Amino acid sequence: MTSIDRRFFLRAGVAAVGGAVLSACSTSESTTFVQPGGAQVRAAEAARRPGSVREFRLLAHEGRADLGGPTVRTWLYGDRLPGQVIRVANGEVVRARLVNRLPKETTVHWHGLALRNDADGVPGVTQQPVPSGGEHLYEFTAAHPGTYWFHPHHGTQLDCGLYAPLIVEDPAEPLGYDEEWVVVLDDWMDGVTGTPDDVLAELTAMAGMTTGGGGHDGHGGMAMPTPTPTASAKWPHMMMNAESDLLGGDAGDVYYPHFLINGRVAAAPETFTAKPGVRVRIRLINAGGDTAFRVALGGHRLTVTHADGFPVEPVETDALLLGMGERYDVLVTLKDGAFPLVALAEGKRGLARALVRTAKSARTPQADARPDELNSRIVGYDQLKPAQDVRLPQRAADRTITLNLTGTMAKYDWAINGRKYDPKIIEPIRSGERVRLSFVNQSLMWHPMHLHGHTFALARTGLRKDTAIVLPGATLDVDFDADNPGLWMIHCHNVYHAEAGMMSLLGYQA
Ligand SMILES: [Cu+2]
Repeated sequence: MTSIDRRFFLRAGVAAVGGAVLSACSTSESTTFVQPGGAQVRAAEAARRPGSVREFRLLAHEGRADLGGPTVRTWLYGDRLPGQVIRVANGEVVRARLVNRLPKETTVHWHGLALRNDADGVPGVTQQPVPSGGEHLYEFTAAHPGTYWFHPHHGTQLDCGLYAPLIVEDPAEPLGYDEEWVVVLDDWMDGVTGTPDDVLAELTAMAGMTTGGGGHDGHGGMAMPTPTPTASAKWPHMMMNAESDLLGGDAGDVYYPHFLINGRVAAAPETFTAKPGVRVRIRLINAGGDTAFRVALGGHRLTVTHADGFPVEPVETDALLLGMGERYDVLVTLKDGAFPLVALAEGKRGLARALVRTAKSARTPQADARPDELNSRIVGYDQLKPAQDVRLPQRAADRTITLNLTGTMAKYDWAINGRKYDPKIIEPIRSGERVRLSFVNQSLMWHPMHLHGHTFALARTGLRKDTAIVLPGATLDVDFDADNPGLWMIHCHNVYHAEAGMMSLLGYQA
């Protein structure tokens, strides 16, 4: 079933665009890579000591979703938005049968998990895409407890309603809490202003009409029609003037008419009810396509306990910033009243919200209420330290791979090392190595960079993550131990940047 049952040949520096330093693929010898379904992958899976098997059925289909007022035609997992959470215990085996009733082929990617390579869901690399009307069985051991999620890894499908949480519970959970809520953030346009493919087509077409290498704002020669973030009649999907200090400038490319928490618009929010004094664990997931969210709970401070599923030394904050694909777990002890849980679309106009109610009689907060906490302390990567038991041991890198993040909004030529994604080009690593990835952002936009199959450590603090924001002009070094053989993607989790070409592959040498 795999197309990788053959030798891959590295191509030497094929392209260097705009003076970008090409350093990733500097060898030209031929290399043989571990196959996604090969013996080494099976051995790595056996070493996870697979526990009992849990069966799930995942029906991907076209359906209607009620966003709490607007009702849209979209693509969904099952009959709800987000899709039904998959919840297993650490060490259990997820056996999920994808039934594809979409009009197009698809795959499922299990975001953040160190899973067996052939279950990773990358079309043309770890599996063939599942055709319309087809089925595919994903089976993998959930090796680390934490907050994860799943979505298609095919075209722009992630920006429809195809996403759901995957929670891996720790049977020896060290945290004490009374309740647990999963809060999924999303930016929404599908079935309202167009489809994700319309958006990509517009961004690409617009690039064809502009010249030059991108202006200071990253929007190249485009006129700026208004000072507030908005779209225009001519380019209904393109976001103009989305600016954020936290994101180092340009906040996003895409205009969304709605922002959602758990599938609901702000005017019709989900309400979480509990008693005052109750301690809640909130699992935050950003499932957006092109929007970072700044999250706060009015009247409360949050204690951050996990980043991307992995524990941190607990630290208090008023708000958190989540790029696409990022997750945080927080603990909060609820006060008496009714409080807005707000996710501000960072740098864009609009917000998503839920309500937290511990008193029946308390007045409901205004729909557009923006709690002060949003503009107070916002803990970032530098204030987060990994819990002692998940800190990577000190070790020098055996190999450093430089990934220049390149491209401009004007040309919409997002790429890595100036080269558009090519599944035949694979950067070799070896089992057992400590690998450093050096993300050098040469562009004028931020990029949430995601590595499949591993949880890296930020070089500066050791914070364990699988998706990390790289600000414009900045370099972010991350380290990981090559302990999960296979072919793995590194890509920007902005779905439009990824589709434009900001993706590449790492491969374990056979
Ligand atoms: Cu990007």
